[in-house]
Amino acid sequence: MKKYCVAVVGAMGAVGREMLKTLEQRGFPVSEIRPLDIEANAGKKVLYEGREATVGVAAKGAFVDVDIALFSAGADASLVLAPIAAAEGAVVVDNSSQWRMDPEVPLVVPEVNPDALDGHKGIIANPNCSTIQMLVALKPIHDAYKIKRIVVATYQAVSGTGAAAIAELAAQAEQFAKGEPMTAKVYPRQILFNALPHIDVFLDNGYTKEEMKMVNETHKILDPAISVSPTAVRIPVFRGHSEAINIETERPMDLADVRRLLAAAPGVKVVDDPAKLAYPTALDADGKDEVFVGRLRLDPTVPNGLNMWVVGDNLRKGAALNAVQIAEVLARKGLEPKAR
Ligand code: 12T
Repeated sequence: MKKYCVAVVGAMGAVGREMLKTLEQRGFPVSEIRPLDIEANAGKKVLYEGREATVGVAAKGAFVDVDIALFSAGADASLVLAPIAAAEGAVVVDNSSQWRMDPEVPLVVPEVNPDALDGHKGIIANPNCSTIQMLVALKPIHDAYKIKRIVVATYQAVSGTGAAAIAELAAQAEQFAKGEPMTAKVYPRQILFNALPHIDVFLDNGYTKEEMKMVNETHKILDPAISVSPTAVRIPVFRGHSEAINIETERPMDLADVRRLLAAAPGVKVVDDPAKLAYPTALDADGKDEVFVGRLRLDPTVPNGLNMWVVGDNLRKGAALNAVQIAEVLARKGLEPKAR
């Protein structure tokens, strides 16, 4: 089997670490692993397949001989470094928001639109965490019943922001336990015991950038004809995004059929037995690969409506796993590095 030289950019971050773990757990055929990060983290060690790998600096020259570069270093770093990596011959799978809406860049969820990878030009974008789990759950319903409108509220974990936000929630919990005043730096308000209707920055239209990612990315990945009405909320959970989703479809839905479609869909697990208190929660999804769906019920207040609750591990399917699955599809299709 062909093996690949794989770089992980942002290797010391919350998603970068999960990328290394996911590559290893899934047995991706790696000949050389190249953890890269900012200068301040250079020389640190990460463990990969039982061996220490030294963190290098993500910069010009670092991508020579790299086949696949998994990026999770933020939009600013990606703007500069992804074209450099592609020019040096790597195929970039970028987890930031930087390239997602570029018409030249495929935006891919392997269960939803794998063929969008064909003809890529060296940079491929990994969608937003909230969009990925929503579309994995909605794709089988859209195929059968044609979704016209989505109203979604998210309940998002702090790990989406990164390692500093995880530390901030933990610190506030300790400060509470000790009766000390709480400090907030990463978020504009206390996140412990709170819910903030604010993820990423506010835009001129009154929506946040996170909300507009769900609109625009759904159009690019699934169908531009679907109306998407989002509210994105941060809650004091470490890991796992939850979503309350209401959809309206063209054709009338049969609830038993919807359950069958979801049960058969790749990457989906239905957990929905209210009599046994069976419904998915963020803690259940922690560390899991599947997107979990529960609380399925028809919405009688509109002609063809359905309500559902969708939970996924934002660091896993929402980020690292989706990126590694894209690399797996590329490897299956026969990876074509462009610039060599
Ligand atoms: N600011 O992938 O803070 O564009 O949770 C994902 C998550 C951006 C993204 C977050 C963010 C993204 C967050």
